[in-house]
Amino acid sequence: MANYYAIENKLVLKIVYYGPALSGKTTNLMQLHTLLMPQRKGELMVLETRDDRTLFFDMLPIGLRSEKGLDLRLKLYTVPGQVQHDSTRKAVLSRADGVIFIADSQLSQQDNNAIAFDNLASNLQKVGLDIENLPLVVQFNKRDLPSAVDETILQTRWATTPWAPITLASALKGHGVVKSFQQLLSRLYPAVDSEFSLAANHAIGFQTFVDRLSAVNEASDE
Ligand SMILES: Nc1nc2c(ncn2[C@@H]2O[C@H](COP(=O)(O)OP(=O)(O)OP(=O)(O)O)[C@@H](O)[C@H]2O)c(=O)[nH]1
Ligand SMILES: [Mg+2]
Repeated sequence: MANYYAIENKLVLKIVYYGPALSGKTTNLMQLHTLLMPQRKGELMVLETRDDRTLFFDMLPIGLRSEKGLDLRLKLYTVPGQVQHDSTRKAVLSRADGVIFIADSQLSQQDNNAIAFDNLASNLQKVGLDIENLPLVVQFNKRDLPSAVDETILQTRWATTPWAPITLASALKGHGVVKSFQQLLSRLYPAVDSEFSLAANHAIGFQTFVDRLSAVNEASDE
């Protein structure tokens, strides 16, 4: 549920990185912060951590200004994955415009992925969002680990949920982080365009939206 501020001609969108504890949500945001062009991104806020576990949330702002003057801002949040922080997860999820679910590829973590995905579905319902209509991408992270579940098994398992396409990543190495974000942007664009006429009123076409928001720093390309 994007917020438009007419006086400033500013549109703010919220993207939430959701998933089980230690799946790599904070690492995704830190890598995006490193990889994206400096002029596209603001400062990364990493709030309240203990032993590297998120206690509240992290936030990375990314933006672009269109030639017609629209100030388009994306705010990327992570939730705390630990089970006990459910009320914080629900609060962060409220009014989200898109979700990137970070699953842990390790075989031992498949039950935790399923529990966290159920928790996402239940919290989306509580904050009044429909999981099948919300721009959503499922990233299987930690592909670098030997115990990662085989890709064909994952593809088969997720084939029944075409509204949640999967991507593969190793956030620790910076692989697949920008691709997952672009995949989400490509699902977010039609929703925002239909509500705010990005192309017609603000001259922001699909390619501009994806390319300019996810322009990668050449020195640190994936
Ligand atoms: N091997 C490997 N480790 C990873 C990867 N991504 C993250 N990690 C490690 O996993 C641990 C947890 O990563 P975080 O990004 O803090 O996880 P989180 O999802 O934010 O965890 P919570 O804040 O507790 O929900 C850290 O030690 C990371 O370095 C990856 O792709 N491969
Ligand atoms: Mg975290």
